[in-house]
Amino acid sequence: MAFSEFRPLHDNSLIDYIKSVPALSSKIGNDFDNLFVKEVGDGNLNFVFIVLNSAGSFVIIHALPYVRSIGESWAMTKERSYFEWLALKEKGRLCPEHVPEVYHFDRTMSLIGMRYLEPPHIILRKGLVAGIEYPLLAEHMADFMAKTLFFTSLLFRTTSEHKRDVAEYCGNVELCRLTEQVVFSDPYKVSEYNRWTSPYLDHDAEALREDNLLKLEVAELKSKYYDQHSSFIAVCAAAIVVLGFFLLYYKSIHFCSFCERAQALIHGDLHTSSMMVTHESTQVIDPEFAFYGPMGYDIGAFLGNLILAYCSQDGHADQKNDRKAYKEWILKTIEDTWNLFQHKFTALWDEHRNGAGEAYLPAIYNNPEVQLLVQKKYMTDLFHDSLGFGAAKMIRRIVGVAHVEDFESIADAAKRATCEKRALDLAKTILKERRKFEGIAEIVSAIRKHE
Ligand code: ADP
Ligand code: SR1
Ligand code: MG
Ligand code: MG
Repeated sequence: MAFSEFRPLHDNSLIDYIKSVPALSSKIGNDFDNLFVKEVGDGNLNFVFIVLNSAGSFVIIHALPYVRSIGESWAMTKERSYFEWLALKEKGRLCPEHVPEVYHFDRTMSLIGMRYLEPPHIILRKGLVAGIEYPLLAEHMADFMAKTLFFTSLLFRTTSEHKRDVAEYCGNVELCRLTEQVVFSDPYKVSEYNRWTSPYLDHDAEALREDNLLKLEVAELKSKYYDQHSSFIAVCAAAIVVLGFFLLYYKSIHFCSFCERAQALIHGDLHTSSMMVTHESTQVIDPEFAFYGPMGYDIGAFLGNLILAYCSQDGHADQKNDRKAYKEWILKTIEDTWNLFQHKFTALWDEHRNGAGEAYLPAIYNNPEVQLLVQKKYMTDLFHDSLGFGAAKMIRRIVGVAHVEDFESIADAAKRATCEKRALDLAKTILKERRKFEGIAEIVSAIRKHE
């Protein structure tokens, strides 16, 4: 059977498809007699099939031309599959320890075949709801973020390499537009897609739409996010001149420099359902929102979702487990993640300081004093970006279209709303006052104060 044109695959047609692809059929020993095929997709966008028998296994990620969680009324390019594959390959090359191997990609069919992350791997968010500690999580995520962000930035790469890849990922514009809408716009306006725990949070949702200071800060973050993928188009001289003046006269905005704005190849959706974990293993999946954007968007997504997990714990506490110790573990994981990331990222920078990276030329940044100054400013800006993006992503999960299991699984609406309100207030404080925080320990203190 030919698969020369796109069509949605279901269990039976998927088996015919697998038979036609040696890279997949060989993974199950070309044995189709006792094959287990099950659709297990629980995310917002794609259909995911587990395929396994006694000889082996794999997973199929299949993108249909709409947003799965909404339905066909919300069309979405199936080309997202191409960018997910591209990013899985690149991130897998840079950090093979934490990215599952890709076996097959078919652009026509919008389909990726990859390693099945077998049990006991579970989605991290589910582990956080269940109160399970992952002792290596901070170390692994710091490692993943440091490697994938550093090695795709201008700290390591030449301008030519960087621009070439920025151009490639500019094609992922529809997914970027989706993020712009659901993270940076909809929560701050009336939108048919918004929802919240009503009536408890009615006033809070309305307050977001009337908070001028918050809107100002969100606009700045959106600009940082948005301008990354339009920056390629903005390679025209006029934009450089305009931005140059803008930077000169508005120094309080911490853009690093024009070329740094498309800072690195980011995952683009690095929340706690985008990783599968065991006690020993952390595997990052689902990078279909990947593009050259602000590093803080990834770091913030992870930290912000850990803070959401923290805020939801009281809703999961019961007589057997008050979750107090677990909350301490989440706080420690937040603190360790940033500290380890900072350590690993700056170590990579120091190691490659005299390499091909064109951000800070050795001929100019040629003494320890200026190097330290530059690094300190870079990491401070990155920290504040991460806080801002993390907070914005917390807010969208409470009043926007896509909610999180951390809160959704709290059946009692009043209890859920109490947890959500705490998270919302905390996120607003972090977003507005992020530049005042000098280190991650101060964030942990702020989280504790919001109890
Ligand atoms: P979406 O893009 O819709 O969010 P995901 O790529 O996150 O889809 O996958 C949805 C679900 O499929 C995950 O939550 C996970 O349960 C399962 N899944 C995805 N990739 C794998 C994998 N490699 N191994 C095992 N399960 C997977
Ligand atoms: C319709 S919004 C869908 C959301 O799910 C993905 O995981 C992204 O976070 C996106 O914003
Ligand atoms: Mg997902
Ligand atoms: Mg996805």
